[in-house]
Amino acid sequence: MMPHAVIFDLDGVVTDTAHLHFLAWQQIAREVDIDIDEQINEQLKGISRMGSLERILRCGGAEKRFSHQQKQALAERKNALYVESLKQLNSDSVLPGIAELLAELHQENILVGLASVSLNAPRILQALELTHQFDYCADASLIKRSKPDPEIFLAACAGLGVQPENCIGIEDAQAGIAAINSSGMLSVGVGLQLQDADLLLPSTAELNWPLLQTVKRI
Ligand code: B16
Ligand code: MG
Repeated sequence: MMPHAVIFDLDGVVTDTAHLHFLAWQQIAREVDIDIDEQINEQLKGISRMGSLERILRCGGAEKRFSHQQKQALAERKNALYVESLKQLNSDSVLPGIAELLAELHQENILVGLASVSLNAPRILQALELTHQFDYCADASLIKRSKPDPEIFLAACAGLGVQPENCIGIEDAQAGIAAINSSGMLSVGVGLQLQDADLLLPSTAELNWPLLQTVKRI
């Protein structure tokens, strides 16, 4: 199958903001006496802001300790810390191989989409100087269910005007691979610990258009 579109996850595929999310969550967690490590952070990839907070509180046995309003305030403070840390991003923060792949896709007239559940995605693409490279970015604020639900990938396909069966999705999170697979798209996983991807690569540096054209459903 000649893919009509390639749809990218943002955090962990286009740039590495996972660590910045972690540092912001760690500070908030510490303030409410919860210790989180990088292993917990793995489980937060592709999960919405509020969903991430709920998981962190559950980890610390504190899911009942806060009212909805207090949780809202914690999530807002985490976001303020995270947004502040995004100031360090620039065009050098794009992960290896991504700029080259985007150029190849444009050369071949393949549509390019973004499926990130981050409400900060537009700001991040702008900092990376990549906004113009995406034909359509799904609007995370309209998404009701975060990954592993396929909603964000289906929204990206609809926005690009392509059928999921003719698209490839690229993800670094297990929840993201599950979302791509249940959308009907072909899945490419970045990170050898992932399961169920149609193609698994050690890093973004190995991504290229000739290789993507060989992806088949497992
Ligand atoms: P925000 P992705 C996701 O981005 C992150 O992986 C996840 O850790 C984060 O909680 C989520 O965005 C929401 O982000 O707080 O900025 O709205 O992987 O879907 O690109
Ligand atoms: Mg990701």
